[in-house]
Amino acid sequence: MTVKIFDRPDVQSFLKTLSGLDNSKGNARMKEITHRLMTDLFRAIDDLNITPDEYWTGIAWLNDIGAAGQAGLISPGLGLDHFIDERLDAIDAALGIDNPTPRTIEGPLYVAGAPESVGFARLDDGRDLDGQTLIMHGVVHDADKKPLPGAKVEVWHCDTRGFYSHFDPTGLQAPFNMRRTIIADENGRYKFQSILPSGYGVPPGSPTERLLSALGRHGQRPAHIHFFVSDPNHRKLTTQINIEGDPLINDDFAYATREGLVPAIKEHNDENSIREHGLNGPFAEIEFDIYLTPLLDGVDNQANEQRKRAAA
Ligand code: MBD
Ligand code: FE
Repeated sequence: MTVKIFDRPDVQSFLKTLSGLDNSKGNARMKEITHRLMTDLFRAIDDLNITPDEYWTGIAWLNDIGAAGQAGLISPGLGLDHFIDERLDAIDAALGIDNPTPRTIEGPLYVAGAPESVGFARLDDGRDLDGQTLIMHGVVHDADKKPLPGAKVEVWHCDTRGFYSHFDPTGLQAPFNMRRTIIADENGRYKFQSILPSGYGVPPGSPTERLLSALGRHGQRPAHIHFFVSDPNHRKLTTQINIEGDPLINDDFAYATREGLVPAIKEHNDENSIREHGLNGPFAEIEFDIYLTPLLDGVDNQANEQRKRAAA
């Protein structure tokens, strides 16, 4: 039995009431957004004949997502984080702003407060013995494409099991393992030693994985390294690089891969390079320069206040 009640005047008036549009209290923007989302949801229930069983399955799933703390995980999985990036790109294009270093999504696993150093940091504690040594470095540039001493490079990545410190279900990593803040040196250079991370997979059996499976999708990401790059006179850049050669580079459940964010990896086996970097074995090298963009009328028009509050 199919019925359509969405267009009924009492349903339209009910949508206004439940969104608070017929009262003068509350927050106008919240009302506007709630009214639109509830309108779209009512319409979908009507058009798709969503059954009570399907509806309550969805509600139970939302409770599971919340209880697991995975709203920030299914969000990139459903492409919302990437869609928001595409919108920021389109806004920049309309304003004539070029982003020489593309932005890409933050993901849910940043932790504020990592140890800070100037020029160089070692990110890993040396206990992940499966990891291939990585040396990554580059120059941070200002809006005029000149080196930017003092720029802040926050970097974080997971270990060879795909686990991030602070979110490691095995509890084996110390706080801030593979998380550091590096202040670019007097030549705008940053450099770090770490290990090449593995890809990430959403927790097995989690509500995030259950939805992805129902969509015929997986919850895997290619190996990647996250960055925030900031400076008081520039817009904060949120980005990631992928580890070249990972088979999932174009099959990321979080849709974060972008052209310009897959730098070449150089393998070094020769004694001279090994000694030059103070290492004791072969290592991989990634060189990746970063370009920041100017403030707009003195402000970062993309500042994400909610994520700043959440991290504080
Ligand atoms: C990650 O490590 C990540 O970067 C994203 C976007 C989602 C889940 C895990
Ligand atoms: Fe990640």
